Amino acid sequence: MELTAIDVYLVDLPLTEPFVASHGTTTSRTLSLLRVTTDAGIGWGECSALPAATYTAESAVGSYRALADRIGPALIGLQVPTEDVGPPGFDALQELPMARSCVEMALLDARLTAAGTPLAAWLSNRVDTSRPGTSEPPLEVIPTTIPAGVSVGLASIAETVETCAALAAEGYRRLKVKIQPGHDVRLVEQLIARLPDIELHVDANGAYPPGSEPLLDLVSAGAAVIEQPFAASEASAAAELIARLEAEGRSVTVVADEAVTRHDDAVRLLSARAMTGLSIKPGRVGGILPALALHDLCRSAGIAATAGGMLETGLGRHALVALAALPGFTLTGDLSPAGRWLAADPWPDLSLTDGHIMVPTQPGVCGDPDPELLAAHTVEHTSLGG
Ligand code: OSB
Ligand code: MG
Repeated sequence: MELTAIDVYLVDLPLTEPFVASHGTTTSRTLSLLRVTTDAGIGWGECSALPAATYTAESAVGSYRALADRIGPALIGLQVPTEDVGPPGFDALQELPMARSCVEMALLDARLTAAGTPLAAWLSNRVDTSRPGTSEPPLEVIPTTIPAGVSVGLASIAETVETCAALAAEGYRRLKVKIQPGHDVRLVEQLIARLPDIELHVDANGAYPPGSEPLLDLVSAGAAVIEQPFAASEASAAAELIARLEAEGRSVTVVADEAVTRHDDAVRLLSARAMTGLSIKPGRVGGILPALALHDLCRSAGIAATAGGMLETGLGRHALVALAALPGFTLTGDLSPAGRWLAADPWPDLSLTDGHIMVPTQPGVCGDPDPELLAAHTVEHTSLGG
């Protein structure tokens, strides 16, 4: 497959409401979209870096500049091997995992669209089968829908409880609420009192100092999952929390999110027993193939995996849900339609029925964007080659 032209779009999409987490507030979704033209056809990728470089080291505009000024020009004219998704020299993108994931998604989309293969089917045939006792799932066992989950930003306790009740009424059985010190135990108590049947995850985005006692009270109050309680660098604090929870016989999963941007991070945290679950976000970890490798790692280590969202467009959400259909995703992920966060989106959205989200079946990742909506929300556009 030869890459003949590249278009990079910086888009700005309105949010249905600001997204507030302890790492900052997102008021509109600026992100990059990449269109690759190859001799086999067109492919689209999304770079899910947030507007500010808070949650990860990459930002939306920084990624746009890297894609338009450095990465794009280097890709024109390259031959992409058919087996490996990345073109030669792709490892040069190691330090920009979010930009890398965008290029990888576009190339994969071009290849799978040309072959008529849906992403979920392609992925299910690449799951590591080396684990004794497992076998490749045949295509027909790819689920048509999977349980949906939804994330809820920081707001007052009363507002959060109302938002969660409305989402539970829409069918979501798994809710992930953002917490921070002082906004945690009472929130969980009130949520469980109002919605006793939900599976409640809490996500601190690293806001707690090592050794924080309220984290144990959260478990008593009914949280089933604690995501990234401590800063990414505080692996020993996470290991201590896990050891203490285990000693007390409490059943809760401590999920790493920000702490893993490379495969080696996950290997290190596993050997330090500093996570019992991993939030896998294709954008954060460098793409769909690195995400697949992490899925296989979690599965062979016997720890939980959950598919994490990044306020993506319908394109990124299609890729995320296709990934989340793999068997190692044992904890429900951030699997809501893009419309949960985006008030306008050039991409088709996924549908939610009875608390389940559809697994995409069209060839490639998501199809094509609506050209008028794309044009209406494009802030900057770079065309290369062609
Ligand atoms: O910490 O999981 C996070 C969104 C952007 C950046 C970080 C996080 C999130 C979410 C996911 O919580 C929300 C979603 O996409 O549904
Ligand atoms: Mg998180």
